[in-house]
Amino acid sequence: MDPGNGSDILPEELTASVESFFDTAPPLQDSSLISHKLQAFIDRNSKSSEGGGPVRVVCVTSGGTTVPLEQRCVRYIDNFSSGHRGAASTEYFFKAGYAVIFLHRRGSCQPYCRYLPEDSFLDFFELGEDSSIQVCQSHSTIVKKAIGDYQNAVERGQLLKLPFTTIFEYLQVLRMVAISMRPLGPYGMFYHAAAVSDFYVPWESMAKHKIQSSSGPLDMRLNQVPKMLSVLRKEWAPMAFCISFKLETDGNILLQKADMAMKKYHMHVVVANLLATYKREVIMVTDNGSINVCSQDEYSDVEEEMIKILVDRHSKYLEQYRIEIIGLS
Ligand code: PAZ
Repeated sequence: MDPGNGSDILPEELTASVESFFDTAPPLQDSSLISHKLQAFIDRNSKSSEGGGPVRVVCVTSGGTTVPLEQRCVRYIDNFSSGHRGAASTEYFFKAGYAVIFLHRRGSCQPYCRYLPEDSFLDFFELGEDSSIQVCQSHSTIVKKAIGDYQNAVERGQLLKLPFTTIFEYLQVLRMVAISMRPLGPYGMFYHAAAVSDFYVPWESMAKHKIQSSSGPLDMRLNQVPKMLSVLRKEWAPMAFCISFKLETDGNILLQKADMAMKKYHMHVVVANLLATYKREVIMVTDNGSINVCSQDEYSDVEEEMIKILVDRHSKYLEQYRIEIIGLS
């Protein structure tokens, strides 16, 4: 397993498109608040863990990015991602002792609340005879467990939630997270479960106001979103352990695409999944073979086994890194 980022530098063309993306993106609101939260989180979690070693920190990206079509946005392109995978994975990373930066789409599934059925918040409570609010008996175990687990994560200062909606926000926050995690070196991990738009309308060529239907059929040119995984690996956080996801609808090209992503972006693991089966089956592609992971039944999470495998791989990566450092000194 490659402990470094590969020595090659970014192609000039990619550097130019990355610079142009960030230079022309609308400014990120609350950027100083985000930066302050990140700094405090990294400072807190770069100290030693109870077991003596440094805390491992994972950035879990989750949910889909939108592509606005108008600056005063009425319409946007979106995708199907619910954020369930990211939310479930966060819970298992937390259980394995990781501090988690949960970079998620606003309104998507959240850790410890993903079992709540849709629109059912009010179903969990009832009014007592004295009008006090009580948790319904039938739901009390699940609600108590969710509250307990969530509070534990927050009280230990090991869960930082950062929201995004658009592709512009997502990539700007991801860059901030990655650069803040750089000092963690190989103890940092990126788990890119978000469904990130491949195409976007550059801000300066976007209609300012609502596009009018009276102008007839709409022709619109979308630019390609620069491949930020390369930049993350080579520049923002080169020593971090990196996992990306590849979703396809055609099983015939899935593994080939996952393999290409491994090589092109120097990923440590690529998780390949098909739209038809992604909730219960994934293939984890590594540099020494593929591992099929399936959930046992409808009550178990495929993420539980995936995270076990990743934690183990991350430990081996850290071990190899230590050997290289000792070997160098
Ligand atoms: O968010 P969700 O649980 O509904 O879906 C998860 C997923 C399918 C978006 C994720 O497993 C994934 O494959 N993300 C990467 C998608 C891609 O850009 O290829």
